[in-house]
Amino acid sequence: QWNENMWDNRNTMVHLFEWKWNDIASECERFLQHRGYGGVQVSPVSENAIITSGTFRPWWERYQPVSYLIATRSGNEAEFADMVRRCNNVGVRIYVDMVINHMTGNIGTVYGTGGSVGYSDTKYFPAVPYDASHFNPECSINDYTNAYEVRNCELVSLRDLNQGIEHVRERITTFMNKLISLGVAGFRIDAAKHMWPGDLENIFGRLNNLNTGHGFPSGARPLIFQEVIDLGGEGISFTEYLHLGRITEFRYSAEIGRVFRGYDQLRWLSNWGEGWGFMASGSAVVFVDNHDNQRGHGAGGDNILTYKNPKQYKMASAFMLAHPYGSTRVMSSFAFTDTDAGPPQDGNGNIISPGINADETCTNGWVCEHRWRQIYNMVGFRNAVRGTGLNDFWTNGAQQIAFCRGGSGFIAFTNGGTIAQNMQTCLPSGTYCDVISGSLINGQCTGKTVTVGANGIGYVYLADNEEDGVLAIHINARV
Ligand code: AAO
Repeated sequence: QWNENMWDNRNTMVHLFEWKWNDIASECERFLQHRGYGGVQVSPVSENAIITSGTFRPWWERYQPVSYLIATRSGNEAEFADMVRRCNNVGVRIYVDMVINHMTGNIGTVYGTGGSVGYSDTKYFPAVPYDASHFNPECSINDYTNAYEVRNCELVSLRDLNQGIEHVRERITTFMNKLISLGVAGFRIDAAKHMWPGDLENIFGRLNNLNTGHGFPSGARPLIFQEVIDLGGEGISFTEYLHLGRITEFRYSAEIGRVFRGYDQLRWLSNWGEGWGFMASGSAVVFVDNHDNQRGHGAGGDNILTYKNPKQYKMASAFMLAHPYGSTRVMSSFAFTDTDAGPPQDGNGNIISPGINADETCTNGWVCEHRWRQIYNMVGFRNAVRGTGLNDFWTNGAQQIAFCRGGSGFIAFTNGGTIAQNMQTCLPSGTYCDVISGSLINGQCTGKTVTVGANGIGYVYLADNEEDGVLAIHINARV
């Protein structure tokens, strides 16, 4: 439940937020496999309430299930199954966002994306089926220091399932086992903090091993990563969920934003990880931003970095991907100003596919951070340095740092001032392509190069005003 179940030479997932299954299948084949991505977190697959807010359908309707049919704006069951198979065939794993804490909000009669009807006022969802007896009594969550309230009351009025009831456990595990049989590699557990650890333990214990027909070794357990927001000071601690799987480390997201926005000095990153009070590396799923906190939902506040601050965002992403701590997740967004606005959609609310430009970036309102050169090349860096630790940490004592990953990779950052000096890169002698300012294409580097001598020393130049405040070289990008 801690293993990502990725191919051995890959280790980063990308959240393709609100993408359609057919588009994800194509993306696995045409892009993700070639750039070394190991997996995709997909938006919830279960049928959700169709919600119209003004002129559009918000992204968050996906977090209001009506049934466990695989039928959403992203596609139907056949399309989902086809995506999983095609992605697995090219070594890209699929992780499903599971909304099992609740059904819809208290919004009257609801019509689902798969044609089902639900009656949220009486808590009757015939397509599962659930009736009022399967839910906790009505009360709202106001006090996050009260663990009982957080777990037994309604999160923003969402009808709160009682996972202590056998029928509820059976419905949820049957659905999750169906997804396992279709070849998924694991699950994000939405709102895990709002469920009792003992109930989750029962549910996870009933999950089947992964499907060997999709290339998983026999006995492999699904990756479980639980959305538990714990910035301290509340009634529920992440430690209550450690024995159940990995956990989203929200302090990581909040702190990395604070540092790269310049509110702290890079030199303090020398003991990043557990040294900053984060959970053990093997328990953590880490990210610069997620689909909530990039738009002010969830936790993290104003310090969260997003695609809207591209230079600092790319620096923070490069640091995350270069640093050994945690299991890394890259966010891939659609552009927004209204924080409720859903993905690019036509007048009927159908999602519009991303188009792909000649330079590999996206069109049609999709940001596709995972296709930014600086980010996908750092996914390659992380793959190249796998199995190494962090060594030879250097700092100028302020806003400049550099470090090595064993003898396989070297990276330097400046958040103030120019770096122009010889540095220990720990790499074998040779000329290396800086995978931030360019790429190695057919043996040619399109960006800066660094020449490393026999003693591992290379001259590093990184100007204060460069497009990106990072320089990164690794063993697989030798010119
Ligand atoms: C929508 C409407 C609502 C309506 C509802 C039902 O917006 O007005 O009542 O429908 O009709 C998403 C959207 C919601 C949306 C929902 C359903 O974000 O706006 O509601 O779909 O469509 C809490 C939960 C956490 C949750 C997060 C958003 O603990 O699990 O809120 N995230 C997940 C998903 C998310 C989804 C849901 C859950 C529901 O990722 O997309 O909601 O399926 C504290 C607590 C946190 C808590 C936050 C926010 O955080 O610790 O646990 O997150 O408050 O309430 C500082 C503190 C930090 C604190 C934060 C905010 O940073 O340090 O601890 O401030 O106060």
